[in-house]
Amino acid sequence: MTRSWGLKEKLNSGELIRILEASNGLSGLVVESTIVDGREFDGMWLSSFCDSMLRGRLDDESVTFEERLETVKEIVAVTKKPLIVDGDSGGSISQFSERVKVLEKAGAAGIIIEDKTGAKHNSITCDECKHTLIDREEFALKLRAGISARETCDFLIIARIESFIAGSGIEDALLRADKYVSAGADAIMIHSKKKSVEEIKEFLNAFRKVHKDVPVVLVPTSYNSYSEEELKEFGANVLIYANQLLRSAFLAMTEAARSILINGKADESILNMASMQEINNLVVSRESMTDD
Ligand code: SPV
Ligand code: MG
Repeated sequence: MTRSWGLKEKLNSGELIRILEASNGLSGLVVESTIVDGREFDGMWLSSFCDSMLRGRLDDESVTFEERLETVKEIVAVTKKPLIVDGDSGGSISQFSERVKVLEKAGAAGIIIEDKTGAKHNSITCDECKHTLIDREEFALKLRAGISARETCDFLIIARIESFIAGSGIEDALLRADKYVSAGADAIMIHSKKKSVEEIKEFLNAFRKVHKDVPVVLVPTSYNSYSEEELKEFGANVLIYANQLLRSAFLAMTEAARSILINGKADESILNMASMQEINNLVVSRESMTDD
């Protein structure tokens, strides 16, 4: 539970928080050990997309909460940075309360739940899918239930607004934001699958007129050409790089598999792979830190 220590303070300090996907123990170690010119990630995101894809399954909530929890435990066991969990819809109101308790005990730093209902589809990959939004009052009740279930307010409960994904527009997004902030959400996340940041900017402009200090989380997967400075300038407090490690690994894996078949040996693909030693060294360095 001490893992989330500092994240809330940082959220309220105005500093930009940078979170990167970690989908298993090893990618958690990669997130933690990557430091460039003094810059590092503040925490990890366990993505439902990545957690599902890594199991060869769709991101449609068919990966159960119990399975998600296994991944949480796997990551928490070998890392120290705060882990924010993708809670999908959060389940029913009573399920959400229970999930908050279980995740907090398991050492997660927080959860993001999204205001969708019915058959779940990933927000970005399925253009033709119909995304149905849950009634905002009902979602606010779910948030309230989770908030009262947590043991400490260090465990972050973040409300994700899917109005743009569902095609419901900015008025709906702003009404939802107000409701979720009043329900006590620690932050809101506004999602968009547009290449341009315009709808996010428009939302942030309007939201900031009313809620100057409520932290806002963005996931710049589609609008990935905007710099962290620009997104901060628009009003973002937290950026989640939600899936870039898995997507990079997938491309490298596919290319290595093809190269082995094409060449009848693995030598040609060696330049694009880490050695076994490099991977082992990362795990050894983690283990030696634990021994200290
Ligand atoms: C995830 O990473 O699973 C998310 C973000 O929920 S998105 O894939 O963009 O819906
Ligand atoms: Mg997800």
